[in-house]
Amino acid sequence: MNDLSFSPERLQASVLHHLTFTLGKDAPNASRYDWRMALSYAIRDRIVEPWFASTRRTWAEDHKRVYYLSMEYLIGRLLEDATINLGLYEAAEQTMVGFGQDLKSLIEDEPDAALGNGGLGRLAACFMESMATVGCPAYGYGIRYEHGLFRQRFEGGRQVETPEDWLKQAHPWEFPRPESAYTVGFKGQIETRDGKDIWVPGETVIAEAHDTPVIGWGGKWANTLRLWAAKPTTMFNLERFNRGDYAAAAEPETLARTLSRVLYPDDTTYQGKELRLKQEFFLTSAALQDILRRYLYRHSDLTALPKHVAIQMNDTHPAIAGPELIRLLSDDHGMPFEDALNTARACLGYTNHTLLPEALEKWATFTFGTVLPRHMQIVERIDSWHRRTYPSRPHYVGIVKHHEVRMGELAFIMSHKVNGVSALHSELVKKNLFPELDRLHPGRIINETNGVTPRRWLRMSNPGLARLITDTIGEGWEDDLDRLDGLKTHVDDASFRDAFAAAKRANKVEVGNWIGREFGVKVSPDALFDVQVKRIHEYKRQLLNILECIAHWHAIRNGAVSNPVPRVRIFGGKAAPGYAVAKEIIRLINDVAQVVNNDPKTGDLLKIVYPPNYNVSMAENLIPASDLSEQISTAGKEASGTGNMKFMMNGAPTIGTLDGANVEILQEVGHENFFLFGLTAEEVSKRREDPDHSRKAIEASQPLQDVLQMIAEGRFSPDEPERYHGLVHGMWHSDYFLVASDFDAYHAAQARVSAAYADPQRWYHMAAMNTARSGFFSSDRTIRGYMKDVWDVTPAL
Ligand code: 26V
Repeated sequence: MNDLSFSPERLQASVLHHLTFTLGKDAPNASRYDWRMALSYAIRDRIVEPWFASTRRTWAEDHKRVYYLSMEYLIGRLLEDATINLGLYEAAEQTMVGFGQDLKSLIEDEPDAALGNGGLGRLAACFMESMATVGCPAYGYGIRYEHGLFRQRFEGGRQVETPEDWLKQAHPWEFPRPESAYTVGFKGQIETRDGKDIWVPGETVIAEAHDTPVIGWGGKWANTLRLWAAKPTTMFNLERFNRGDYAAAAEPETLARTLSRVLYPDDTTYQGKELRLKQEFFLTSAALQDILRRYLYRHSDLTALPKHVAIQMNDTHPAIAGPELIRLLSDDHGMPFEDALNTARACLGYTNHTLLPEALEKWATFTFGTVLPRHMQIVERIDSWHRRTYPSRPHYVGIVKHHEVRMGELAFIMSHKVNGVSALHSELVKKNLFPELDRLHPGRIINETNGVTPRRWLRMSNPGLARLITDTIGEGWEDDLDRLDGLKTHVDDASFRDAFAAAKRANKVEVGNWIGREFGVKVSPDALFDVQVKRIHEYKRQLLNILECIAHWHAIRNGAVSNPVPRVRIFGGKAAPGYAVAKEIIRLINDVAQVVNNDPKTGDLLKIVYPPNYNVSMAENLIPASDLSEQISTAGKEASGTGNMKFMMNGAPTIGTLDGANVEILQEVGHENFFLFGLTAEEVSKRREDPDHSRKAIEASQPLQDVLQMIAEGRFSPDEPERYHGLVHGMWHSDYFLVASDFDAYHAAQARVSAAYADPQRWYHMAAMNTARSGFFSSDRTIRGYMKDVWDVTPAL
């Protein structure tokens, strides 16, 4: 067990040791980077012990293991997180002061590991931390992308992408495992030997493991995040090199490394790119080979695999796991096809994260069959087995249709459990996405509402509020978040509310100073901080937000708002590089900010800020400083949302629609602590049946008409008045995401927000109630749900 009484003296010695012998620096010449690395190695040393202990215990008990397969892990920084989970924060602070170093600046020196796009990747990171906290023996498998999600800059208000380079400096948290390497094949052909079909790949690469230990709260358990890096199978060609043909000599190397070079940055439109399919198979095949190797080390009966192994597919991206596991079991280990299918299915679970048709993976059979010829055969056998076994299956249902392999259907049929990520979403998965499969397999679709780790998203990112919570309800809430409910009795106490407000204000002062310093916009910490941070997407409706900003601005200017409440409207988020409409919305926000922020008539009453390059670390700063959480997606489109939960925990009431997990947030806090507006998912579907819905909605709303008129006249783009004509035209004539239909309701809800904020007693009552009622949204609760309902595994602690 970990020795949490680890003294500052010992930590000091350890830091100095690493500075000297790992980094080869002496203290007087050490840079901030050197100190950060030395401290990170010293902290990492403390993780290794519980990590070994956890591994030994899992082996000793032959405990069932969970394998989480995900193309994305949006991790962020690790130093502070690990230090806090180990209970070493104060010791680290003292130690570094002794070296003349400020712990906070060292923490901020670490680059974010941004191996993910957004919600799905951040969820995987929260799950890894929660599995370690609840003591669930687990491995996360992913790809060690050399370049994570691109960096975002604004040029003239427009998004410009530059490559991200997190591995430029050494990454202190990982252990390269060159001995854990597997060959992954692509292409080639099928040969028949002794009446058996055998795949002979035409290309191969090596997947090499890099392990990062993930430590849970209290340092009691640690799991492994195993990321695969691609390496060439054939070393570079010496003969060519000697002939002077250097580029050709390095060709095998270049080809292989391309596989783990870069994260696909488009999480909105599926594109059918061969490299993406190869990445998916690369991750999945390496993981499954690793899983089987570990299993066969102890066991020999592969039909008992499901007793010892649970494999979770994070969306369809690793859905090739079904056919690949069948191939490994039958082609390589001689199991009959149907037994292999049933064994695989008993191991596999599939989590769906989106209903958006354009984000559902479908591969052209030509691409699929070229890259994975043997898997194409296996997919067809799975499909015909399913058709035979369920003769009432309608003809239009199936895995292979219209020369495409549908990965959703494949994942569904190859899993024993399929889950959505919020109550509403799971119902829509049944009703709209897989209605026929749900009928054929009743009970297979279940719900596991998302959660977030309160260690990172409350304890670490909001130390002021965390302290107040501990002072109020005592210790132990970090891994037992339902205890926050104990705050409820204090919410009526004015002195508690004052303390709550003071904690919030301190965070706002910090963020306000940062905004002034970095972006030259002066904001008051007493203004209402109204925040929408997430990927930019039409369905998330940042457009609705900025249109309402304009309406609000217009109303203040015209004296139509009595006693306006000063507001800072903060946006953050990246658009997929190829998503033109999302990029236009970014530009509009920046253009509007330019005009509004320089309007002496409105002055401090309204500021619009859009800091570039929103990432996990920025979220950790912004969310604790937020007063209002914007969750305004078109109902039925946001599968869950997880940012919404982080805001709630940090005492920011939601203005939102009945979408995703907002529904459950509302249920927990009650209407009096939530600003609800907008059409329901059902009303949305109905409204769309009227082809004239947008025109009618605009004609019924004078404020919206005024806003669209101002944009069309070039009020926010005086140098190019017609810049947003396309966007305005789209609003009038298509408006698929019903911005116009929800505009008035949103505008009115914002007025209710202002009224509530104008009464601080009332406001902080609401804010504190949000924190008090957020216990349900701990990812520990989510993980326990998966353990019981999907993985059939118990904690090893
Ligand atoms: C799709 C694709 C399409 C192929 C290319 C790359 C790529 C990458 C990601 C995705 C799916 C993104 C789905 C996603 O992130 N869903 C979000 O999942 C969150 C966690 O469950 C949830 O809170 C959000 O509501 C949901 O949008």
